[in-house]
Amino acid sequence: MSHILILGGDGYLGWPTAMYFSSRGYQVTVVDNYFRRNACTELDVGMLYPVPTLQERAKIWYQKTGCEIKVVIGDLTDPELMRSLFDGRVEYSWAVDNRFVGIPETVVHYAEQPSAPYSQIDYKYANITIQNNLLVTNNLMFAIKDYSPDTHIVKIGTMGEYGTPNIDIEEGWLEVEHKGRKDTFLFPRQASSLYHTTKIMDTDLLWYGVRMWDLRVTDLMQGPVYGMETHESKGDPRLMTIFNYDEIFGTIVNRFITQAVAGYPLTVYGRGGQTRGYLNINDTLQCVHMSEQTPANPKQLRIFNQIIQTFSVNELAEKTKKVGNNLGYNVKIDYLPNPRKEAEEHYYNPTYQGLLDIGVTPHYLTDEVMKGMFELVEKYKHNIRTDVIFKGIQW
Ligand code: USQ
Repeated sequence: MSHILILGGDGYLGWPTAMYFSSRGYQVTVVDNYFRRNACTELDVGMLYPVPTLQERAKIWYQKTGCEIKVVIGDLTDPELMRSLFDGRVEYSWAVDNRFVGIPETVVHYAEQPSAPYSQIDYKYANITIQNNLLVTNNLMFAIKDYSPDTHIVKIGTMGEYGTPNIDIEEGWLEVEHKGRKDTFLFPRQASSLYHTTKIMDTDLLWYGVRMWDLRVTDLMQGPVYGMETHESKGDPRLMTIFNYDEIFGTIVNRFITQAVAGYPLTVYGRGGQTRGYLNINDTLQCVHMSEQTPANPKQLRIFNQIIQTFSVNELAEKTKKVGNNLGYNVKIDYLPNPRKEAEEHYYNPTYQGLLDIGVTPHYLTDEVMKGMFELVEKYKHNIRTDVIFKGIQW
């Protein structure tokens, strides 16, 4: 049985990924320090529905499926915790069998502060973001180098590393011809938040590890994700992933649908021409799975652009309005002065063929898919707090 270690296993993507691999026969270990939950409590931004603790979710999963997901609660910025996951000193917070399962063949690295607005609140939150994201990545890199250089690291990067350049965005690399000579370099990167800047630094750290110590790394440059239900959580709300709709941790599609259900005008920032690549949460799982199935080679930093479709903010607002109005909601759109510093009209033409080539079958953001999300959010309408939707964190 292949062993997969998921860092950040309590998060929006981490828990669905854990169930996905567990249901396919993998031995799964998840690690989390409840950063996201604690930050939501500290900043007083409610989630759409309460979610059981990670230990409780693993227990529910075991009762339903007979499959064990081992849980470690701890802070991965502590190098000793990270190293214990590879040398067997690990202590599980919940497991059916407390014995060490051995070194993982694959590590999925989600253990990061994932919000651009959070990183921009002030210097303190910027520090937390930089410290957390870089130390976890560095601790992982050294643990792999010291104990298990053959383990494949699948790291979630972000399309935001590239920014919005006025040229086509390639999948990670660019061949440059300069004064008659050619070489290939990481595609130029220019982030527009401190969070996105830490993701650039993560890539640089791992690229260093690949060059120096022959590590094998896949970097998934992901766009904003939407959705709440995956195949494994269907029919049991206790297994649904955490769902944020607030300004800090909510991503735009999830936010717009929640705003529409609550009768809150959709918050288009600026002129709404900002274009990004989006993907369904089910496709994140597929992309990680396909990457695991066809690992990067030793000495390879393999980069995929992990998006399925591009939309401008205006297109998303119009789509939400159309689907919402058809369902009987009265959806209004508001244009707010943009609290972020970003181009509101720009060229955007990313390549995203690599994941399709290794077998990902895309899910598109159809009206039907949006309707399904409206129906789920409607069930929790009574929990929606309109005071957390927009506070206007300025860049
Ligand atoms: N936006 C609005 N109104 C809103 C919220 C967002 O107009 O109420 C706009 C933003 O200005 C931005 C776009 O929608 O232009 C996307 O914003 P977002 O909050 O959905 O996503 P972002 O801050 O870019 O970050 C999210 C995830 C992050 C991931 C990133 C991928 O939180 O972890 O790295 O998407 S990407 O955007 O491709 O860099």
